[in-house]
Amino acid sequence: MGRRAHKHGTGMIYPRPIAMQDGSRPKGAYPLAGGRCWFDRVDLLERGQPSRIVPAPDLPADVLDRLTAPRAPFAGLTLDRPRIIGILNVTPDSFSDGGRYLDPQAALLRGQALVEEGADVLDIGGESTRPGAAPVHDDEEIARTAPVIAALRSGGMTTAISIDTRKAGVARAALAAGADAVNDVSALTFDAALAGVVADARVPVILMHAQGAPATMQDDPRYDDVLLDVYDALAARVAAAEAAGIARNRIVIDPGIGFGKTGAHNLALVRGLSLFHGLGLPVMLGASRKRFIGVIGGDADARMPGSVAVALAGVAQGVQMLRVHDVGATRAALALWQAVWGGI
Ligand code: HH2
Repeated sequence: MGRRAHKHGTGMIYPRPIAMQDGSRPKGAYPLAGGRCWFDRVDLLERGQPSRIVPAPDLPADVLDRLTAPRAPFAGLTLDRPRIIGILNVTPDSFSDGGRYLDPQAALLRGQALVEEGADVLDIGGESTRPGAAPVHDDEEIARTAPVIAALRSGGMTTAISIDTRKAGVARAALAAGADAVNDVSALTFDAALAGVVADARVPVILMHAQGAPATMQDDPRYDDVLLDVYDALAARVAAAEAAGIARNRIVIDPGIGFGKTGAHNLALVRGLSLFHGLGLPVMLGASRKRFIGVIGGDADARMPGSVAVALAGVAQGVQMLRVHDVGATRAALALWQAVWGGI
């Protein structure tokens, strides 16, 4: 029995739990990742084959264990309900908020505002990874992020902070300034030293899937089967992180919406998100204000409502972490979701 899925016939089978939140829950239904969603059926996916739905109890015990077990807390936060990760880009060129918080004082105020709006975690970044963004030297990235983290901490903020970086030096400086976790869009492939920094500091790490380097990743990205390819790639990065000494219970996975993906790829990943629970780890979704939301939503400039809709599609599939720009709107949407469905 593989860790990633299980075998059936000739091909690898990938079990995707069909996530439900309906109040009428059959006896014997399983909790999804220890959260409020449940499942009693599973869609078995196989490359090149039609999928087939089977009752959940048909799955091997180890597969069921990974799908149902509660996830380890993230920087002290329980993950039995969706958590909001507020984005703070201290950059001149991020695709959505670039230039607005480059000034340290503006960044500090924005960080405090995001927490007041209900962010459970602040994700602070000093390098844009949008297609075509200019590379940033380590010293510059540190100068943008570490002082803001230090200022938030000296102002008394206790909210968890992740540093959004691909670089060991930037992560080290951020952790020294008071950050609690590392968020790497390259899943520890960009800087060979970053895994060691994370392992030594014993902090959580978010491993995000990307295909290709930021500069060229949107030039005709292709997959055999985007959902299964991203799943396999994340499984491999999780194994590499463990081999580098990072404890499995400190790893979060993220399919990397928009990173080497077309709009159709993004939709396939959002639609199939619950598959990723099969790795037995918390799942982060970062779709906020990304291009496909403007395209499908019909207004390239007003992407908040569409972002909230996609965040809720993630919540409906048991995603534990939502990386968003619009914290207040997402918080309000979650409150309504909870009022309707209860518990979540
Ligand atoms: N998306 C962006 C940056 N970091 N990290 C994770 N884990 N998941 C994501 O989806 C993700 C991420 C891109 O968004 P943003 O930070 O708004 O833009 P930019 O890279 O231009 O700063």
